[in-house]
Amino acid sequence: TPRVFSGIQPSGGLTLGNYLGAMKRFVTMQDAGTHETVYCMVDLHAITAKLLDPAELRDNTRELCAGFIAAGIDPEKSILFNQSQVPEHTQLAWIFNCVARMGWMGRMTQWKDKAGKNAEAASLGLFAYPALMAADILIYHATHVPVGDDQKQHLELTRDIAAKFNHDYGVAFFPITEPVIEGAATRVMNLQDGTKKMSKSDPSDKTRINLTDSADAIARKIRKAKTDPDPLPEAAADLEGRPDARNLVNIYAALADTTPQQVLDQHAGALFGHFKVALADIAVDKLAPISTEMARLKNDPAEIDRTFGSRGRTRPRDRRPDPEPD
Ligand code: AQP
Repeated sequence: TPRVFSGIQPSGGLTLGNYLGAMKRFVTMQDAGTHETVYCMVDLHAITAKLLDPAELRDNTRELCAGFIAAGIDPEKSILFNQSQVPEHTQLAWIFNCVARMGWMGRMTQWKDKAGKNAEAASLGLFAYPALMAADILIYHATHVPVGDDQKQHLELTRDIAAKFNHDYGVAFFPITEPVIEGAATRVMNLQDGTKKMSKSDPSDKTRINLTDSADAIARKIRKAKTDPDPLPEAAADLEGRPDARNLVNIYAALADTTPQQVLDQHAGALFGHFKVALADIAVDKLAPISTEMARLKNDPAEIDRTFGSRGRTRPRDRRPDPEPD
């Protein structure tokens, strides 16, 4: 069976970008039943930028777990677990540290963005992050990895690592994994600047919708989102050069499970003042059940622990997928 693997960091908070670019698509792949689906809370990745207090990391992991459950990940259909619970991830990552080349890692745009000008002070873990990510995926011989567009380069590196390992050892051991980057919202943009990615670490809360936002907050952020004065065009191609406008249309399309063109077929000619009301309606409609369920689980962390094991450990080791090759 083809096997899907993907992960999300418990770095605190989940955005509409994480939901549309990742979680919602994880649920679709789970429910399609065509793949084995393995999803991971990658806690070891969450300490690469800054070491988190263990209690904070545990809380973040519970919150992320609640997000997965609220979004529709079903522990009967998918495997959901904590990365640090399965030591083989870091064991294989070490081998991949020896396979990957410094030059490959240094070209990663996420490394350049996150380390910034002060690479000397960044952690070695931040630099090696993509090799651990490759290990997360390849330890399960995953064939497909649904991710947002920002992870495309890391997936290419995963393929390069698998290919070099296979070549150097003369065996077709690891699969050459396919990234699955599709749909209208593979890159949800910042609500105040449509040229930047919506991100949980942006200092301004107005730039993103959090999965825990109230209906009022969602509506307000959409109302205040940056747009331009022109009406919605007839053709999706005419959104080119209008990043803020395009972002809102893409978000609508992803929430409504349709295409940007179909959204425009309905709303061409409308001014953004009107379109934002419709967008807020659908956003609240789709996100309210998720935030309600997350809030309920937050008040009952014991339920998360009962479902997925204790201390934010979410899957007993005996139920993890077999990391041995088929
Ligand atoms: N804006 C986005 N649009 C579409 N997909 C997105 N993803 C993240 N942001 C967007 C996808 O969510 C998955 C998990 O991401 P992550 O938790 O590993 O962290 P990230 O990509 O670093 O997310 P953030 O919000 O941008 O965190 P910070 O601010 O810490 O950098 C991935 O599949 C990702 O593509």
